[in-house]
Amino acid sequence: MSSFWRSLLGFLGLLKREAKLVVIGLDNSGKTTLVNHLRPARLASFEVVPTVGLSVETFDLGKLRLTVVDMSGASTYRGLWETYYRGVQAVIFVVDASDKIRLCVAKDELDAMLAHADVRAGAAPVLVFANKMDLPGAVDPGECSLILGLPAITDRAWQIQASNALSGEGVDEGVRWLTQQLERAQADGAPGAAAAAAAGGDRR
Ligand SMILES: Nc1nc2c(ncn2[C@@H]2O[C@H](COP(=O)(O)OP(=O)(O)O)[C@@H](O)[C@H]2O)c(=O)[nH]1
Ligand SMILES: [Mg+2]
Repeated sequence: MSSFWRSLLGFLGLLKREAKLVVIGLDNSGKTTLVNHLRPARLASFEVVPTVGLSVETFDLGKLRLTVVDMSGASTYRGLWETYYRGVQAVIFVVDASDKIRLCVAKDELDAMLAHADVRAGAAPVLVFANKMDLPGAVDPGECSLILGLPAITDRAWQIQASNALSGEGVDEGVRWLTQQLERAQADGAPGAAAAAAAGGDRR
């Protein structure tokens, strides 16, 4: 499409803004279930099976056209995550809040992601889902945030959101925050710029 038509459609609000989003976190945290919830109903699947490697798909969410990379969290595949960091505009990090022991492993993976040169090069906002909140013993988002060291993140916007990916509770709320960050950054012309300006998170 020529830049003229792109500008015109953009001006009329008819052009979807594209954004690349990676969904990462340890295996079994609920990433694929979460992505399934975000998909338009016609694309949603009844059965969520463990992800082998990764799956990449594109779908529209509001004014955004999202390329969503759902990465396997199994340790064999974690090395693959970084191959998708380049140009990423938003990160969804999912933790199983009912698995307190593995929250420390999740923190190590989160830190490694944030320290990666391709992630540091941008200011992609990070949305953490404290998932499986319905399970007994689930750690509340405030405590999750401390275990994960989120308050130490000062170079980008972050948010922690309690969720139940099975029922969808909390999912839309978290994603609304993320899409607002993306829309603001894209309106400023520099992906992540607004997010950096608004660095600092909220707990829900
Ligand atoms: N109770 C409960 N189970 C969940 C939730 N989210 C996902 N699950 C279950 O956790 C398992 C792993 O989910 P999956 O999406 O495959 O995790 P992934 O490995 O991170 O992609 C599946 O049996 C899901 O049904 C949740 O919020 N609450
Ligand atoms: Mg999966």
